[in-house]
Amino acid sequence: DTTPATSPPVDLVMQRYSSTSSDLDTVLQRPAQKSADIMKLVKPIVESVKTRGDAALLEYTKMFDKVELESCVISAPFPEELMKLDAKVKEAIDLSIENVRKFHAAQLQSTTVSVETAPGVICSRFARPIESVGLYIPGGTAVLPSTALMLGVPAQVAGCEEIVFASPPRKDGSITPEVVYVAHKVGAKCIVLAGGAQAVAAMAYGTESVPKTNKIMGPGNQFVTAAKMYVSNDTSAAIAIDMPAGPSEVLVIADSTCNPAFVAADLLSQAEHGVDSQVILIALALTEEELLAIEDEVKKQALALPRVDIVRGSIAHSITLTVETVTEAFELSNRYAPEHLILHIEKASERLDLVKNAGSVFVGQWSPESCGDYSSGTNHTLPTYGYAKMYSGVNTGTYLKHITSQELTEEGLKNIGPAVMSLASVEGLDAHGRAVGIRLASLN
Ligand code: HSO
Ligand code: ZN
Repeated sequence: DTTPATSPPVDLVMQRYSSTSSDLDTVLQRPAQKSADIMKLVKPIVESVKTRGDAALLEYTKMFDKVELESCVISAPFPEELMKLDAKVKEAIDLSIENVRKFHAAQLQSTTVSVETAPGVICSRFARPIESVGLYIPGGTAVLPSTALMLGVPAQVAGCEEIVFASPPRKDGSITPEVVYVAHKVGAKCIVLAGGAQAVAAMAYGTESVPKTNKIMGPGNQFVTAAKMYVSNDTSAAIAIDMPAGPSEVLVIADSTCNPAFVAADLLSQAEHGVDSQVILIALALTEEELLAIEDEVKKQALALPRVDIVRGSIAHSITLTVETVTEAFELSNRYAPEHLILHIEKASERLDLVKNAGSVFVGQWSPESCGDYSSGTNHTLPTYGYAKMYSGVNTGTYLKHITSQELTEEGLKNIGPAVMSLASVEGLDAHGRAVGIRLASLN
């Protein structure tokens, strides 16, 4: 049977629980975020960028990123020397951009609808790009040019007129050349050399040198998330955000047909993101021997990773849930609503119907999450923290608004006019009724 939940954590071994465990709700809970405390720190930062613009932005960059900059923005066309890349890396970025572009361009096809709801009443919907978007590319323990392309390519595909990047500068005041190259490829107007709440504030309100944008997308730490929430609540900013973000997560469902080494590799690719990463393995009708094979692989592969200390941190609060049936496995997965769901199970593609809540699904043993993180075409900016229950990941629609329109003929007005007049009278809004009545009278 499974180890009781109270046993002390063993190095690089995920705690085991059974699906019948009484504290399953607690086990599946994400760690609480101290949002109120963080908001207290973020508010003065946002407010001072709002009121003092560039000067405040430069001060915070000096304070938090330890860089004294003369200007907080680099503008397109970006100088060649800022995007000197290894040829292989450039090729990899180009291939990834192409695939992400193909998948996101295909999403434009279903944006227009036109329906004759009653004879002579035509209702349509069409999409228009959000004019100016602010894309946040996190710095931190890993440089993430992939996030730049996941946010930038759909913006370009959607047709956004102004694409603004923001990313914290490195110690020498520069931006990773890969990020500059992506900014160039997607036609970004400028890169704001700032991170954290101050970067979000700059793109929300605009400063002397940072354009005010209409929507801010992209992942970030708790300060970035809190700042996005703060500005989206400030009507004077008039800004939208993509979604709230928490630490990255994966849930893997594995049955006895799985390759334990592949399963372990997938778990670790998530675990290495940060000590706060969430990693869950659902062991579906595995024997003790089969589960041990996965655990051994996790340990063995982890010890060979340069980021083993980060992995150690995340594995310490990661869990294995043992279940007996496919139904149970998906019930638990849907309850958790993972950002990434990987299916290492028999006939994986036939099980997609059972997925109710997940950011993105990786189907079968040849589909590692890493492919979606970088190069296959799907977006890696996905809902975390259980938000997969009600949010989609970043997609082309994230950069569009849908506008509706209608055109009625005389016949159309005759068909629905009486209903409009009746409802207007119920609501006591006579002018509404008259706008129809005056026309119908003119027709007689
Ligand atoms: N797995 C991360 C994305 C990422 N992985 C970027 C590598 N680079 C969140 O979906
Ligand atoms: Zn990743």
